[in-house]
Amino acid sequence: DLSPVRRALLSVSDKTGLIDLAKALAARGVVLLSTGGSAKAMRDAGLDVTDVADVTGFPEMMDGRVKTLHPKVHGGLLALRDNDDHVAAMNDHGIEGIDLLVVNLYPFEAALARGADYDEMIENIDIGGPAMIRAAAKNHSFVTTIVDVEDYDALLAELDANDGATTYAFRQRQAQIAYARTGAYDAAVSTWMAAAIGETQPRRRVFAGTFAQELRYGENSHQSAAFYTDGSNRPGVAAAQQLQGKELSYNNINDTDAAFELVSEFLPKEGAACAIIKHANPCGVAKGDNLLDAYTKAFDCDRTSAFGGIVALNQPLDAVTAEKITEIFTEVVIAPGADDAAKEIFAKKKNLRLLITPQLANTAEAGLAYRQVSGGMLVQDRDNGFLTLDDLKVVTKKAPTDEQLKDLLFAWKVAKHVKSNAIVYVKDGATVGVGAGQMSRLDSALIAAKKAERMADAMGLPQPLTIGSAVASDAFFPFADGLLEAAAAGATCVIQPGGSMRDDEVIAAADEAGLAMVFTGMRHFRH
Ligand code: 93A
Repeated sequence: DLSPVRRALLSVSDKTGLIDLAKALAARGVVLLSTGGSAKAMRDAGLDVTDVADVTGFPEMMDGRVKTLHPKVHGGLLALRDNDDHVAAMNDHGIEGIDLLVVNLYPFEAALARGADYDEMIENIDIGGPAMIRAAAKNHSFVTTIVDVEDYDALLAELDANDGATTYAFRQRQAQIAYARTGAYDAAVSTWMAAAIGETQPRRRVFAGTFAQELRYGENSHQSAAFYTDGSNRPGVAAAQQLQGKELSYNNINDTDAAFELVSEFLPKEGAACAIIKHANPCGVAKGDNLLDAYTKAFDCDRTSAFGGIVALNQPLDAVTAEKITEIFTEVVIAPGADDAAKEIFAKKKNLRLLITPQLANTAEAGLAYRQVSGGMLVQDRDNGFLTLDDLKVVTKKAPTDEQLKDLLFAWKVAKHVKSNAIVYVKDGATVGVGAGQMSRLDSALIAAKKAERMADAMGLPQPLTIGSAVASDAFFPFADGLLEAAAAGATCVIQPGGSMRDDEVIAAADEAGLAMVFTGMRHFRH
């Protein structure tokens, strides 16, 4: 079970922690082999290192493309130490065993992130590194493979606990990590290549993720779960820093993502905005003169549902807004910053999670969205569609006023983030009724209006705020009934894609009800 580490090969692009590790290995009597840059770094630190070139009898050649691809290396990694034939082959060919491999690969992902050109990307594809990793990991019965700088300490602790050896369990775990690394590496190469050659949906596709955190459970307590990042660094829940509060749950992460993506539709320089999310749907979204105003208006859309909600803000959290938010139970607040006074107020609410992001997400940015189905995966472009006033086509006798147009576009942005069928009533830059996820558009219109009536009762308003509102529908009205329901609720203008067989009927009904209606020509289904 224990495998002693006597001879190690270290070949790393990321030299972080290399010297400390090499010194610690040398102090434990481990012989060090290494490649060009890594060997130089260790030698400069006063360590005794053998060049791989001296082991193979070949110099590093072809700009380093061939340095470790040699039987003296791969034989040393792959030989079964308890197999007579393998041992005989080692003796015949002067191959010495390599017990520990420490490799991190050419920084392909970093080159991608900085937008390196094609040739540079090609040069950043590591061949010898993955070959050694895969060989060493295959031979985990005897060989230890380390691919992450963060595992150096664990390696040293393992050696200390086992008198300079590693356990089988440790080698097995590191081998699993090693294959995930080479898999993710090739996934990055293949995904980059697909984009480089304009292949939007390649015949073969690979997905890879890096463990970010373990979650207590999944959607329900009998489901285990974890959070993985995809390396894209998109601002949002994955890249956020949690300043305080309980650990995020699976549902928290899902809802926080929905909240942040929605609030990111509203640029900070165009004013404060707030989105409150429950079960991945917004129960209130508003713009305001300031954050407090935006939060209050969003909250007033549906105070009942906002309880236990997720709040996303498009500007740094301030003290007055923080104070207001803490008046009710809130699960998570995510914002691009928070001032000290706001942090102090939140500090009193131990459970409330505060997530700080470096910036808002770019909602116009291209990207992919995945959904798992039984036996496969659905892949589509992220819905990054957006409208400007020029895209709108007035189809009714009445044209919307400038004020109405503002609310229509606001409602449209919100509807994009509501599960279909989505109906969103908006007044003065705030949602006043959201109908989500119904199987009929008519029901979404009805439910949203009903909720507005209930809020009017609760707040002692003379009439529901849907009176005189703008309404958005994420897809066309297949019949006039949904539109008429919105009119009955008091909507005076409508935004919808159009394109139904019965557009004529729907337009006629709108004219008869005295509505102004615009078509977008674009749909925002979200299931
Ligand atoms: O160009 S390679 O694909 N050919 C090789 O034979 C090879 N062996 C190790 N790249 C190769 N490596 C990589 O070199 C390692 O994976 C590591 O990332 C890097 C370390 O080089 P240096 O020690 O010269 O900095």
